[in-house]
Amino acid sequence: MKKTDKVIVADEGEILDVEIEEDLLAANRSLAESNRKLLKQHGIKSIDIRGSIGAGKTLLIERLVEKLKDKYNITVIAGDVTTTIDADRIQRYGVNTIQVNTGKECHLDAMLIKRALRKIDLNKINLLIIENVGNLICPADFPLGAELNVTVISVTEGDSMVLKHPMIFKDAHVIVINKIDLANIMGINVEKLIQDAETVNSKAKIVLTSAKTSEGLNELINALGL
Ligand SMILES: Nc1nc2c(ncn2[C@@H]2O[C@H](COP(=O)(O)OP(=O)(O)OP(=O)(O)O)[C@@H](O)[C@H]2O)c(=O)[nH]1
Ligand SMILES: [Mg+2]
Repeated sequence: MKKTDKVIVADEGEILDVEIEEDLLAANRSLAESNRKLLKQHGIKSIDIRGSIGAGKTLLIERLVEKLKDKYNITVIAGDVTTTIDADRIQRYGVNTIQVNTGKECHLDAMLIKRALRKIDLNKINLLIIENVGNLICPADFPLGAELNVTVISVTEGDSMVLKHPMIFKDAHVIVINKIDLANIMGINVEKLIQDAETVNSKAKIVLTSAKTSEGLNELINALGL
């Protein structure tokens, strides 16, 4: 295929004031570090689940808590721009949930997690699952202090998702390709998605799942060390 030769690349500072942005990111990193220490001190395993809108983050969390709620004392922090829809869905399984609404921001940040952690009795839980706001761009810049980063995409988003959004895959410990039950219907080359994920991040564990049928759920639990 002939490649497009007219490409405009935004210069740094053209979109945002660089100094302000760097201060903000540095402040977030420092808060994330203190969240990380706090969670570690309390022996709490923590997972930040990032991924595209509608990729199946909440349904995967529902499946995980259903399976793990007798083994772990779980709290789920659900991040969204508005509404408590995701927290309400997860709460039905009898686990403690906290909804964090970002207003208009496209990601959670370490300060919001710090505030949420104040609402949790950290001596009573041993697993914290965070669902980040659905998108593959903003959360990459804002670590929250979780022990494991998970990035979820689904086959319904097409087979270029990894290459188009490499940053959110680079720091992932586990990459989930979800809605595998729809791969044939969508005509998606799952092998290509796997190869792209391996190219962008050779260290991450890659798991294929269907949150709908629970296929791959045990593999995901293993990959997360749970
Ligand atoms: N067929 C199929 N549908 C799925 C699967 N996982 C999720 N879905 C459906 O996809 C839709 C979106 O799933 P959610 O779990 O809400 O996705 P999400 O990533 O949490 O979405 P946001 O929080 O809005 O970003 C729902 O209708 C789910 O039932 C899957 O593995 N297979
Ligand atoms: Mg969700």
